[in-house]
This record gives sequence, C-alpha cells and structure tokens, in this order.
Amino acid sequence: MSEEAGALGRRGFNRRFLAGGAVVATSGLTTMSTAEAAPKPDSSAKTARPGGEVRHLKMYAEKLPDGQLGYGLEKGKASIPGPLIEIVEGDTLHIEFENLLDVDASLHPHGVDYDIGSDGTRMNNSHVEPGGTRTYTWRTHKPGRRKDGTWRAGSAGYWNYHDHVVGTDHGTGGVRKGLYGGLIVRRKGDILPDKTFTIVFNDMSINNRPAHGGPNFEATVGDRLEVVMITHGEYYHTFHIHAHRWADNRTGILTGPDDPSQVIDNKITGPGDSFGFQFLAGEGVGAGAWMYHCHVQSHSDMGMAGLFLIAKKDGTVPGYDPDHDHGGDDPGHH
Ligand SMILES: [Cu+2]
Repeated sequence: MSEEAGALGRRGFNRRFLAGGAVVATSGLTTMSTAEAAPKPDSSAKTARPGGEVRHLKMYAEKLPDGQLGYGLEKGKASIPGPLIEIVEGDTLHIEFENLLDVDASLHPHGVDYDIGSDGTRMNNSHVEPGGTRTYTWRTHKPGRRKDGTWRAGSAGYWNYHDHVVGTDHGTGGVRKGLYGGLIVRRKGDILPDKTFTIVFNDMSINNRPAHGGPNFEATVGDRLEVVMITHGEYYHTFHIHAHRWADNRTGILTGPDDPSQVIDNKITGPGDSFGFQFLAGEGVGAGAWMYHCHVQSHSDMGMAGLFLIAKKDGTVPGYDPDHDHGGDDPGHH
C-alpha cells in the first residue's frame, strides 16, 4: 500500500497489520478494517468487526543498517518496534516467519493461544535457523462460561511478541537489539482509534533509540489516539503522559458512569508487561507539545522522554520548540 513507504520514513510510526487484513501505516486508516454498527445508538465511533476469521501474514527478522535487529512485513523494511499486529477475538493468525539473520531466531507471543510448536523457543525446537522459515499459528478466543461454571477470560488485550532465541535461550540478545513488537487483540465492538503508537521501554531506551532521542508522535486535536505500552529489559519504569488520563482497565475507556476502574495518568510497568489505552488528543487541554516519559526521575533525566505533538486544526503545535526537543528526529532511524 502506498502508505507503507511514507510510514517508514516517519519517526514514531510503525506499520501494522490491521484486523481487516490490510497493512497500512500506524497513522493510517482504521476505516480499512471491517467496522460494524456502533454498539450504542448515540455513538458515532467505529468499532471492531466480529472475530472468527483466518488471517495470513509474512514476517521477517533481519539486521538493520545500524546493527540492531528488527521484524518487518517485507524484506529490507524491518523496524523497531516491529509491525503492530492487530486481530479480533476468535481470529486465527498464521505467520510465515522467515529468519534472515545469521543466528537462530523466533517469534514468541504473549496473550494468545498456540500449540507448543508455535512457542518460539529452543526448548521445544520451535525456533528458526538462519535462512529458514516456519509458520507460527496464534489463535484467540472469546470470553465465555466453562463447563464448571467459572468464567474464562477472552483473548482481548494489549499484548506483545518478541524473539526468544537470539543471544540466550530467553532471547535476551534479540530483545535488547530490537526484536519485539505490539500485539492487539480486540473484542467485537471495541472502539477503534484514529492512530496507534507503540512505545517500548527497553532497558533505558524508548524503542531502542538513543538517550534523549525518544520518538515523538504527531496527531491533531480531537484524534482518538491509542498507545500500546510495552516494557522489556532489566528495569522497572513508570509511564506518564502530561495532561491526559486513562482508565486502568482493558481498553483505557470507562464502560460507563459506574465503571469502578481507577483513572490514572501514570502506571508502573516492568519487563514483559504490556498495556494499552485510548485517549482523545488535547481533550480539555488543547493542542501542544505534550510530554510523555518514564517518571523515575533519574530515568527521565537520562533521556527516557518524548512528545505527543498535538497540532491545532491549522497544523501548528503551541509551545513546540524544536530547538529544545532532544528527540531524535532522524527519519531514517526506524
Ligand atoms: Cu524508567
């Protein structure tokens, strides 16, 4: 799709595999996924289609020009984070994974259902040798009542995938060098965002960028934004956004006036964690260069910060001073 090429050149945007099957920029058109009627009569938001489809995807692991490692949907187009994968409860996803590295690699998911052969570890011989290909199958299920009467959670959630083989049997070297990405499993009827951003605190970096080079994310006031927040590496962090809040539940959106979820703007997160949420850009506060950062003070001082550049309708961002923006601006660095 034409959006792909543009997305690759823009920092902070990673391509994603949409629930609807199309691959577009993360900044792209959620209208391309199959939307169905909104769940509430007074809602105009687009919502997730019913699950139950079988999808196919090709993924590659390869070395990036700077020596880091990435996953991509096409050869030569790997990124850090890897492509955002988005499916709906009930879907099955077959990923034909080709390893273009000169070492063993794999794809290991969190949150979804899979047979042992799709575990992506050396323990059960589900990794891929250099030059090799393997199809990993991820399944998902809807919530429902078990035979014993207990309630079984559905697969919906903000999850992640990563290598589990490079460097050590835990993929420590692969994760450190960038082999990770976001995985969203939606529930039928979930509200779809205008834009999704994947933010990964990996050791002391954000998305494996240099210190003080955290990615900035561009949006316009009123956009429905979605964050997939993942943590990897050695440290615990706290994720904070300025002037915006979210509900600490599955979606970040309160289900109604009686939803008991705590509304927060700061959340502790440790290695292997992932969560996500949606919010309206500039709601009640307007356009601006709104910071996000790790709130461990020494970590933010060491450069774990970036900006949501939320523009007015005319495209300007009040308070944005590029000279004071230590964010890495290099479009060539994915
Ligand atoms: Cu931190």
